[in-house]
Amino acid sequence: MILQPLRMADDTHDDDGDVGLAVKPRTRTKRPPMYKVLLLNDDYTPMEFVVLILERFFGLTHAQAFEIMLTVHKKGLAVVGVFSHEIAETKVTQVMDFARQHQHPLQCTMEKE
Ligand code: TYC
Repeated sequence: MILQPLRMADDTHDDDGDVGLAVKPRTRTKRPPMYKVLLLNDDYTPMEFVVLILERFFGLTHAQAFEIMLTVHKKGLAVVGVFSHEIAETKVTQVMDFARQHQHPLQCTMEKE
């Protein structure tokens, strides 16, 4: 004969013989990490080519693209946008492939925000 443990009258329990948790564990839902896509300056890539890239692959207006291109030219680099890992990787690949096709040394990288 197996003896069940005696329960206090206020135990929280269902019918499975154990005593349930009285508090709900908190579910931590972390947002996925985001990645900055950076454009780097160099001395050879034409300014208009950089503007074209920013319009084509980042959906910027001509004015926005020109402004970011000038920031890169003056400061050495700029953040072009912040994306999920997969989207950032795609942007970097598109920029690097396009620059290579046109034999420009333009560099584009990504970094965790
Ligand atoms: N510095 C380049 C020039 O004077 C222009 C340039 C801008 C190149 C931005 C790269 O990411 C870049 N032609």
